[in-house]
Amino acid sequence: MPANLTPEYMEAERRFKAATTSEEKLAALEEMMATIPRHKGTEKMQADLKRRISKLRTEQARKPVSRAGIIHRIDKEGAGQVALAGPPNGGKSMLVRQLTHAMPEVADYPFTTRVPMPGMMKFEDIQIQLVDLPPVHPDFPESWLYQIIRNADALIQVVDLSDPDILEDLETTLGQLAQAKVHIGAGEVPNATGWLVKRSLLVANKLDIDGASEMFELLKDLYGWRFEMLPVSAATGQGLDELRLQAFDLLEVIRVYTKAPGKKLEMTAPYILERGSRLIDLATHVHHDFLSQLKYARVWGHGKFEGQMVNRDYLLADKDVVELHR
Ligand SMILES: Nc1nc2c(ncn2[C@@H]2O[C@H](COP(=O)(O)OP(=O)(O)OP(=O)(O)O)[C@@H](O)[C@H]2O)c(=O)[nH]1
Ligand SMILES: [Mg+2]
Repeated sequence: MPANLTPEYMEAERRFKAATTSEEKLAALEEMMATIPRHKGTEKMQADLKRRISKLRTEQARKPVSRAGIIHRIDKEGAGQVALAGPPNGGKSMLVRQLTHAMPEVADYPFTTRVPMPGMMKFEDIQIQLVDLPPVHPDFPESWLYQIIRNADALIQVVDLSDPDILEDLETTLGQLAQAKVHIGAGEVPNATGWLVKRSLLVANKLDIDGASEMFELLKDLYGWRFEMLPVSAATGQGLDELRLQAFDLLEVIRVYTKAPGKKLEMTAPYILERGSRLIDLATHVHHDFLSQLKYARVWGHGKFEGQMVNRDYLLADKDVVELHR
């Protein structure tokens, strides 16, 4: 019996043949199924279509939760961006909950976090952006995770002091980072193109659990040469003030305040500049006219004469107050 296929069916079949992704294939097959004439002559074709559709649907259901094609990225905000990276269940999300107003899900099973979540952490008079991330583990192979890590200004590597597999987990994290050509801590950086060295801090979490201090000592013996380390407890808050301070230190930035000549200083939001910035860097940041017009500045700050006159090459320090003169 002739199949008497309709133009709609033929069109869908053409799209199926041209399809390159499984989503496109599935959509075309469903269209073919919807437009195929239903009679005895097409029964075998209908059964064949059904089988192919069901096979593709099963394949798609097995894909990771974050569906193919979804890319996450986090725009930087505040004085700098610090990403939290580490094995599953280490307490990254709980740390972000404690240190910021963000509310990522915390649970006692691994792979709770599937998408990145930023939060702003207050440090003295500035805000530092923390980014909670899914675990760095071979079972979470999304490339956007490593893109975020590569793009961050610094990393906090979180490990779990109550985990008997802590050393293995740490090596797994380092292995995954190495695959993404990210090097952290001291030690030799592979001599190949594309490698990035990220400033980092190892935060050893769950200090409140029995045996954690001993585990921290062991960790220090083994990795102290390579990483700056800080023991904390997200649960009790122990060490978290020190964490804020060290996170600021990781960013390698300074805060500089400006005041108008003849006016009283009002401590407003500071300018954030890279460590090593000179007076002229600040001045051009404030207004590009200063590049040609800056004559000198007066500086108030720790270890300086109050109101000391400085020139454009003056090396700025954290918390300097500067009065620019043209
Ligand atoms: N005792 C104790 N438990 C903690 C501490 N920090 C986190 N936890 C617990 O550890 C478990 C995992 O915490 P999460 O914050 O979800 O861990 P995570 O690193 O974000 O895990 P993933 O999202 O799977 O990568 C939860 O049951 C937390 O309550 C801590 O300092 N002390
Ligand atoms: Mg998490």
